[in-house]
Amino acid sequence: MKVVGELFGSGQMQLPFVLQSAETMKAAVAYLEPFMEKSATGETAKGTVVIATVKGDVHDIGKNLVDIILTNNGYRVINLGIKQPVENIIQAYEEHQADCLAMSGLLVKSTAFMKENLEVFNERGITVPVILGGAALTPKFVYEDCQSTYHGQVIYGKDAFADLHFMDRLMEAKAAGLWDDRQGFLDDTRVPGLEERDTPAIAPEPSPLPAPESPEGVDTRRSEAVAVDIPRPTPPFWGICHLKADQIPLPEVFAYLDLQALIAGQWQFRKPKDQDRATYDAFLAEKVYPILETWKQRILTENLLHPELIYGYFPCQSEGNTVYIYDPQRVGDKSACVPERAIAQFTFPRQKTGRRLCIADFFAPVASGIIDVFPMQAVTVGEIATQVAQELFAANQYTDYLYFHGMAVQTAEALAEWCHARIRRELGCTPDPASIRDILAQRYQGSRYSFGYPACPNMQDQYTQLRLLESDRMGMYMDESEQLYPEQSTTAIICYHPAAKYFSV
Ligand code: B12
Repeated sequence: MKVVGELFGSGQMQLPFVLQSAETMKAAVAYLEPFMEKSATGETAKGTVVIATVKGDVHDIGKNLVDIILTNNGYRVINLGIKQPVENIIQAYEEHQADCLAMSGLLVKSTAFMKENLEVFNERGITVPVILGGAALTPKFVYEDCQSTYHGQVIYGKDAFADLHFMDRLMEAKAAGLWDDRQGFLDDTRVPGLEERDTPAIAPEPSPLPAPESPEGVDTRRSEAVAVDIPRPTPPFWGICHLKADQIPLPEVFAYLDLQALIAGQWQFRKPKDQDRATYDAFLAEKVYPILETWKQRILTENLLHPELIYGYFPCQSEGNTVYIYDPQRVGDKSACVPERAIAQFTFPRQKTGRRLCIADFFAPVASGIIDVFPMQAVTVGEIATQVAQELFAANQYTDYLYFHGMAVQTAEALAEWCHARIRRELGCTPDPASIRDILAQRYQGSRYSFGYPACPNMQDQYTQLRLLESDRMGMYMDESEQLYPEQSTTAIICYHPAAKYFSV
């Protein structure tokens, strides 16, 4: 596993093969363990790590990969699971006398919880090293903001091996008396594979949560870049439409899979730096596409994903940065289609400079007298996605766990793309380009925006969205920490306006 780790670190081995080795390792150790010598304390582990995904965050694949790598390199890992309050982490730390704590989180707000947790660790006198990992973090945030908070040492967990490199070095240094919780390594050796503390931030800073603005300071003037005078479509119906699994042909949905995101992002079959494109493509054709086909078949024949969705068309008008949603049952009734009688409203941020884009501008203004259409959608591949993934992880089938989790996640995305394509057709948008690559690059009319992304960052609006779509019909809801249930679900608002493309605010 050490050699495997080095090969992975240098980009010569892909993650799924690392997991295959880990599976073999696990099986071999299980067989050999009864014959292995135990230490005086009866412990065979090299050290103990408590790992958790922080409060309000459900993402666990990154954390579980860390668990797999550490466990199979001889460490005892106490994996607490997702949405863990700080008290649970502290309790596990005390109970298991952990050498190190590790926290994971993908949401922007998770970064704030991590910092809060560090403060609580200080209050409780905990000083063991804490590794922080997850997409919303940057080395700069960890080594500046978090380090200035915590009395012990923090480490940026770039990938699943960052933990291992650190732990190996930590346990060695501890044994040699060369570690101090407050000062770190006393011999000043650099830890291979870890982000160095002087590394400049490689990823953008976590996008700050929307700052509340004073009403008088808000710019509500329409953008000149978004035409008002465009044809406004009439939807085939007003209100919602609920499609169940038997109305959603999965092979059609699979056609919308973003293979780059699946293969390089989720499965992490990445092109090694020194490999040429042709060799990598040959590798994909020979090794990876057959895996993809196998999984598509397994999902279909074993019924491993349950796609379901609700989409709908709501009458609307915009004013300033707000879109007013009217009652879809009363579209012909002029007295019902006025801002004062709106059944819901969404207010979006506006870019401060440049084109000053704001989602509200894509819809007909109140002053135009036109009743426009505001399409929305909520899609899921079902709670079964989480169940199957958990079963595979618990059964130590690591490679299948990675493959299935990736398929589930990206099928949820593909379903969103499939539903959006249906809405474009129903609204009579310009025909889609033929290639899926062009579709995924948004070379179609309009755009799909999800709450939590820069153009519409307010996650609270998703409560309103789910209420309008009556998402409880398919058992979808947002929990107390603003996470969608089932986990592999995604929502969107659809703008048909030709000027609508992704933008950040
Ligand atoms: C795939 C994905 C989805 C999937 C699956 C989500 C899931 N349940 O896993 C789907 C399509 C369902 C989805 C939905 C949504 N998503 Co999403 N999603 C992503 C995406 C693109 C990739 C996440 C991923 O799987 N990465 C692969 C894994 C392996 O990587 P990882 O977890 O980061 O772990 C690695 C490292 O970070 C590290 N690591 C991680 N933890 C630790 C810990 C330690 C100790 C160490 C050492 C290392 C380490 O090692 C790992 C292996 O290398 C991210 C963007 C991103 N780049 O991360 C957005 C992202 C997480 N999503 C986002 C959003 C907004 C949403 C939605 C709210 C959108 C919506 N309105 O519908 C929903 C919410 C879903 C829900 N259930 O609540 C935002 C969250 C931002 C925010 N506002 O906080 C992100 C960050 C995108 C963005 N805005 O840039 N999403």
